[in-house]
Amino acid sequence: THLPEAHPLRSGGTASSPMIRAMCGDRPETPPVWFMRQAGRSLPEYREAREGTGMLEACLTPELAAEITLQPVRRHGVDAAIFFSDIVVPLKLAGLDVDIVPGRGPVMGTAYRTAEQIAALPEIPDSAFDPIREAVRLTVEQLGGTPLIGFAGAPFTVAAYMVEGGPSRDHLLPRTMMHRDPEAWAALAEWTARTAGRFLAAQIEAGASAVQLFDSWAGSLPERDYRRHVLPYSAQALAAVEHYGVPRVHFGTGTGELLPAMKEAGADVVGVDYRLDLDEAARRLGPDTPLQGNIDPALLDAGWEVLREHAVDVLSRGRAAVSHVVNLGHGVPPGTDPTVLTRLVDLIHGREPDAPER
Ligand code: 1CP
Repeated sequence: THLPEAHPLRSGGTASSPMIRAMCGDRPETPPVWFMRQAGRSLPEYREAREGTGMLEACLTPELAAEITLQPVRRHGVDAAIFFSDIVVPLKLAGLDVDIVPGRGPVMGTAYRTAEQIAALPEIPDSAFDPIREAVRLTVEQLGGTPLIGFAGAPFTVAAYMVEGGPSRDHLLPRTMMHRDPEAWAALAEWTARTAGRFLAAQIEAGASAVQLFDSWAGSLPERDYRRHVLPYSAQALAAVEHYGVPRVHFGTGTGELLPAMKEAGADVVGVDYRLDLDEAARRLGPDTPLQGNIDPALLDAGWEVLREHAVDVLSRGRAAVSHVVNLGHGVPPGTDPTVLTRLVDLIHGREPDAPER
């Protein structure tokens, strides 16, 4: 292995945690669960910790990022922490003009639309990743045998923000660019792939026991464009960390038609959004692929009985795959009652009185 000797996966006991075992194709007695966006606005302790600090500033303040990462683990007893950061943090480290605007998301001072702009994108100096490494070190020190999941935005999703200049619904501009100016697109996708690979490597070397590549907006692409203009770059980002041997999760939304291609990109675990049942995902991917997902976030606020029945159904459909990492089918909505998330973890762990029999 290329992991440092003191890495939690080698000497810290995370290798035998239910989360890592499930990501590696095993079925531990208790199904492991974590929630995308488990850190964040659903937690009053998060809102308090963030008071007066901008989002990107919080991401680059190691003590604060570590504290926010740990909050949902303490509160909910989830089986993994997800590193508190954002997919645009590497753009900030590259010195680009980017901000995260409350209620809106990442906004760029300049949109990247020409070959000249893309050719001038800078290399990120290695030392720029130091606050990330420090935050990860502080986090894993306190997590003990609970694994930390690191992450990066996939080339298409990050490039979509760079080309649009901010959040968009249909991602038309990057989808047009890959056809109108395929060379400029390839250069941009290559830059974001290299950046994602380095962001993942920094988190792994500092102590992350698994990583997730978020291609949240890949579902806006037809499969032919995905395979030709996106997959090679996502594969590049995933290949950049293959030698560490940590499980790599690949997730996107609206990706029912893309799941086999997303696996081919080099994923060890495929994340499924809430639109596609897990047994159908297992059929499309073959039963040997570990799956992650896919409780519908909309049902978190639909009443406990409705949510419980849905969660039990998700667990049962997840049995079609070799192993199952329980998660939502996308992020926790900001208005979610956190006590519902805790109760859901208890249900999945078999601590609820009406937990399903295993
Ligand atoms: O002020 C705030 O609290 C801002 C809200 C917020 C938070 C808490 C943003 C802005 N990002 C984050 C943290 C974050 N982002 C995490 C770590 C926390 C956790 O998961 O517990 C992660 C993994 C992300 C990743 C991320 N950022 C994605 C991929 C995941 C997904 O939800 O699909 C995406 C698309 C982003 C961009 C982004 N950052 C923030 C927002 C509101 C958005 C989405 C904007 C849009 O709709 O385009």
